Amino acid sequence: MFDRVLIANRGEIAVRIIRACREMGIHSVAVFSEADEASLHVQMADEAVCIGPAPSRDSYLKIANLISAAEIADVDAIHPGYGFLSENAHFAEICANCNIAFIGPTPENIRRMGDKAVARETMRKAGVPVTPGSDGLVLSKEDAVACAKRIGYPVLVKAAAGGGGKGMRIARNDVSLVQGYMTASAEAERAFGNASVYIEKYVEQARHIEVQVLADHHGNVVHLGERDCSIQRRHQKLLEESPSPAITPDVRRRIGRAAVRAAQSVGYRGAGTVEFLFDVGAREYYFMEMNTRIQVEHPITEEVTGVDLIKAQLLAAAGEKLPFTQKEITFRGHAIEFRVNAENPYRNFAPSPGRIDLVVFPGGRGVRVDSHVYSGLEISPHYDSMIAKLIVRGDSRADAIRILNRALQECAIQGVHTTLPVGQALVGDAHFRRGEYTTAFLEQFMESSFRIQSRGSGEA
Ligand code: MV4
Repeated sequence: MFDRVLIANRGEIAVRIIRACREMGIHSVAVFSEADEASLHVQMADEAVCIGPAPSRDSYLKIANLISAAEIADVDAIHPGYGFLSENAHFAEICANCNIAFIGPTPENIRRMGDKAVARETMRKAGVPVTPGSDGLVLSKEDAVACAKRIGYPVLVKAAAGGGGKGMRIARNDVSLVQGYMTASAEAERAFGNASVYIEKYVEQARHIEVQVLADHHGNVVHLGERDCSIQRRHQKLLEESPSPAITPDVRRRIGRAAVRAAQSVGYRGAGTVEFLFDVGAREYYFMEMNTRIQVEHPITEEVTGVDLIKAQLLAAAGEKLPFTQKEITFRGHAIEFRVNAENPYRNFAPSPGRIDLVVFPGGRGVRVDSHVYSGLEISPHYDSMIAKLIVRGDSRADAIRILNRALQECAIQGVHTTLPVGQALVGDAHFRRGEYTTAFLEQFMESSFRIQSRGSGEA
């Protein structure tokens, strides 16, 4: 096992990784920007190195600074967390060239999944269901129209270098398709320096269901069940739960096997997540993309399986065999994660940076809080607005909702606006309580129920 690990990240995920290192007897090295000197991850690590000024591109994204810090601290491995350089194949390669283990998949794994058109083609060949669509890239307007004629409208134009919803256009007829093809392509060129796009049949009523997988360096792959991440707004997730209330045991078995097949087909290593779109009407699932990193919402999988995913990542990266088989992975109860962001939900979720005057986190039965904040900490406008994850686990979904309701009530944050009021409204919503929601739900909920509920409450 590694003796010393550098955590190339900040915030709650840096804290989460430091905690795993401490439990495993690994010396942790934090890195921080000038804006993060007071952050909890700096205080919790065994050692900390400043890597530059506040803007991410000058610090957390600056490969030369991270590698210098790794050399100075003489680490054996780097954990990239999520975001920043976590899905950067070039960074993974540089780590390998410097004889530092990258705690994540191979550069080849990252590259193959980073190109969404290549990933789709790879999955189709591996027998993983994909939505009807183009065979590879769409190279012209005429090509796009011919493809739509074959699969039928509505269709979605997607950027090959995209993911997470960037560079997507819905088209319902030839005219809007030609327009969408041009704008998606131009947007992709500007955002990613790659104008390549492809086409998929657009699934209107869908849930976002993703499967956690884990692979060692010896060809063993397992899945750890699914997470339902449909409660999101503009591709920003707000609440996730496991298991999904939308699928039957039969679909659960099949989607789990499809995710394992997806990972096996590319010789995947480490922790990864296979994202599916679940067509609510047809009850069919389709591969969307694979995330080659640990995800924000990994704790709900940990809560229902009892598996420490960060520890598993470290063991896999060190070449250890998976300590369990698929049959030995069992699922217990129901877990929900709610993201507490420093944002103003009464002002369209505008970031609300500033000093946290007071924070009191919930506790008690079934409650876990993953966070890097404390009373008096200044939330910088330079980074992601997530300040805490409230994670609950109950014996059943109803039990988990009751615990979440209590935890949200106990949680007190003063000094910045937060998403907490949205959580409180959500746990009381009849559709949410019945588990009936698609990816369109939160947007509608904010415009109707949340707005009506908060009218006259004096909030602004
Ligand atoms: C889709 C889709 C409907 N049909 N693909 C959005 C982000 C990226 N991961 C894929 N996305 C979608 N792909 C087809 N063929 C709808 C979405 C989508 C979505 C997916 C998951 C969660 C939230 C979403 C919100 C809007 C659109």
